[in-house]
Amino acid sequence: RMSYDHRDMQAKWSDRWEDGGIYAVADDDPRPKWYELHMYPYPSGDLHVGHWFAMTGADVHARYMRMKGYNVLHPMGFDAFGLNAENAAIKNGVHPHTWTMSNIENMRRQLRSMGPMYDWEREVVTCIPDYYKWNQWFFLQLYKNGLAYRADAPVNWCPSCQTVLANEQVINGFCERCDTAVAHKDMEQWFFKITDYADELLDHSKMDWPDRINTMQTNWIGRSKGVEVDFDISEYGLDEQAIRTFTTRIDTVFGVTFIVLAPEHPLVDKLTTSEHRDEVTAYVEQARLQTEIERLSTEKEKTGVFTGAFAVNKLNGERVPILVADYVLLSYGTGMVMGVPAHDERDFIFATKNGLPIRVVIAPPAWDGSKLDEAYIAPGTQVNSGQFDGIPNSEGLERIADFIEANGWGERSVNYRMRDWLISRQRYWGTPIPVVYCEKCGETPVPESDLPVLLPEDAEFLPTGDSPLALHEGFVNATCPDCGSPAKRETDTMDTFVDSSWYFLRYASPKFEDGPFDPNALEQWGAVDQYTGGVEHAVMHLLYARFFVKALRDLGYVEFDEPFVRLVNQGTIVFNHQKMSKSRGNVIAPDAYVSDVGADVVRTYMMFMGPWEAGGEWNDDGINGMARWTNRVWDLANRDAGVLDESDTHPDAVRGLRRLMHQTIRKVTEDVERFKFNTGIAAMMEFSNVLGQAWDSGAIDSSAWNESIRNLALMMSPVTPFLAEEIWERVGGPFSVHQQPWPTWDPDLAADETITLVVQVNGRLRDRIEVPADISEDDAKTRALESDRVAAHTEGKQVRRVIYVPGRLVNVVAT
Ligand code: ANZ
Ligand code: ZN
Repeated sequence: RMSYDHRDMQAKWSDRWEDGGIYAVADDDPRPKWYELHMYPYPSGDLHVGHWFAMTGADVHARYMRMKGYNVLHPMGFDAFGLNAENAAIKNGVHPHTWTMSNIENMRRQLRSMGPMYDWEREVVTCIPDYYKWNQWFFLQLYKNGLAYRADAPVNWCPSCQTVLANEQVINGFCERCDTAVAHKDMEQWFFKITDYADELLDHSKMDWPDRINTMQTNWIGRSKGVEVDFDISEYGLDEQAIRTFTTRIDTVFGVTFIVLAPEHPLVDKLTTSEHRDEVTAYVEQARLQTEIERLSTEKEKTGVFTGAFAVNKLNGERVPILVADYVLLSYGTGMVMGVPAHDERDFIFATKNGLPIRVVIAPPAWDGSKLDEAYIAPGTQVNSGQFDGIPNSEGLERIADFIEANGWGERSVNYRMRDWLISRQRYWGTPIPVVYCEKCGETPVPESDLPVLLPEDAEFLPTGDSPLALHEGFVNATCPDCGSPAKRETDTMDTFVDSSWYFLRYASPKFEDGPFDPNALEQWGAVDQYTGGVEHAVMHLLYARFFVKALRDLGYVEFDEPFVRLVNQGTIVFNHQKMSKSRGNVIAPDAYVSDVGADVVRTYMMFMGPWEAGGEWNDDGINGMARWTNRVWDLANRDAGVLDESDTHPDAVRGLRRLMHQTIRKVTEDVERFKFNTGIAAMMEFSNVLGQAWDSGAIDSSAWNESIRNLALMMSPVTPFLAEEIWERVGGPFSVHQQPWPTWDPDLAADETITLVVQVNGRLRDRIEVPADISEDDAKTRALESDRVAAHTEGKQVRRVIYVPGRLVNVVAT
């Protein structure tokens, strides 16, 4: 058996591909465009096996699209700003720039060894001024249009990373990066107004995305329709005449037995009576220390305290107590809630614990007036609801809302769970926010002509908690661009998700200097046709990028509505049934395998491991099995077809082989299109086995052999780019296999051969059935018995025997 030397092969073809420029992508290519993108990696230092797995799948699909006749843009770059670089700088004294660039260098080398079709001329690295200048430019465009603003805001603060975190970066109350408990703090922060696009972001109809991602985004945006309704507090003589609550269940308004304010609500202080002040103050203090997630947790005990004040329900004139409880959040709705314990689970627990009355206003079917054991949240009939008694609560929802609006006691409203995007980070290694604070003019944007605001290189990285920028005199002190007075520069940098919100637009013209992208190039490439990446980006990157594109569209810079037309998420690779992680010490470094068995085998192995969207489990036996297969193919491809018989000597055998070849092409095509690489590879394996058997039995002619080998090389080329190229060269194909059209199949030739079986009942012809030519005896009998006409003649009888005459007939004996 022949085996090949993958090192020679890889070296040879890497050079020839580069010399031949086969992966260079031209904007003005006449073929239709296809933009295939995989999420760019963070340059942490090493590509781990998850990267290899994900990027290989994207590369296979991109290569396939190219063979299908598209001008394919499949670029790669690096998401190069971020905290890790800075933490490494504090720890090891290496400048973040040095750390990042040397990591990129290593990862670029790893990526190249994998054999992907990236056009490196289009690489994007976000930490270079040529890139981040445009982050600043976008900031200014958003600012000018009211989509970027500064506000004092309670923020999630990680005491260990010493920075603000977006809500999305807080996982169950802990910092996503370092697992430290997140605290709360009020600070002046910059925001992007993503909430302006909340409704449009709910619309996923223009894209082909996995349902679960759409659902995650929908839940994250959290649109709720309800009513804001007032409860009267005029008896206290405050400026505020009413407490305004937001409810999605206005049908339950007659069941309100208390009102709850968020602990931070300004009215708490005004309403609390002196008798209750100490208790309320202590309660508010402890609530401030908790995170939103803790406060909303369903497991958490429902605590709260009475303020001593009351509010009047305008619908029934009842006076109900006003409490403070931490399960009500200041930032949602109006920060005040009407408590309806009979019909809300949280309120039920809260009322039971605090001895507050529970009044049923939506009667369950056949309710006998008895007490509830738990909140009743299903539909029912309005009771104890004055003039609305007796109607279904679905109708109550509308009629009570109408009544409230007619009386001027409130109005219908829509609430969103999503907040504006907080982009300020108190860190060095990011894009400086282009604003100065002038002694005279206040907040002043840096003019476009002064961009970029460069990150100073000579920063000091001390674990003080202050950003190195805030400590850098030369950076901080500026002059006002409007009036020339002394000014202080903004020292916050942008969230790195700003970089990734438009990087896909930069690949169209990565070296363009007069704007973030060349409008002509962008017109050619447009939106990403196929995007791939991890599901963990569902509510951050994928939502932010959509917002960016919509905002840019409205500002006249792009012409499409959505950045990513089709999205597929890869699965994860596990090792010994566990997710790989450095702390478990079970991280697979693919480099060693690439040097051992070659990139082709590693690629094939990963793509064969399981459905790409599900992932799989890494094991060494599997990889060796894959090496045996590629070597077997190599062995087949090296046989001298000249020793085989000439054409038309084995028509039946060749017809069968050709059928399998067309079926294999069909299967591989369909599977690659759906990212089901594993079953496509299995089909190629089977085809190569049958080909080997045909050789052994001598039942094949030379032209069928050559045709089979050529098609196998073409089909394998997206997965095994090096081996396929070498085989293609050996069989006399023109350079390069990667520039050949994808093989096509003929539906007639791919169709299973069928025969017609005659079906008899007790010797009389009753039916004819079409079955595969190679049907087994059992299957033939089963198919015959399934026939309706046979059933009609055996009804009421018992089938005694079924006789099969191969290829001819089935006789059913029934008495
Ligand atoms: C009375 C009521 C009765 C409610 C009932 C529900 C059931 P979604 O669907 O998430 O929008 N709520 C309103 N503002 C709140 C806040 N700031 N913090 C905590 N909870 C708040 O939830 C809306 C419901 O959540 C509102 O409807 C309100 O409780 C509560 F049988 O009002 B409901
Ligand atoms: Zn000024």
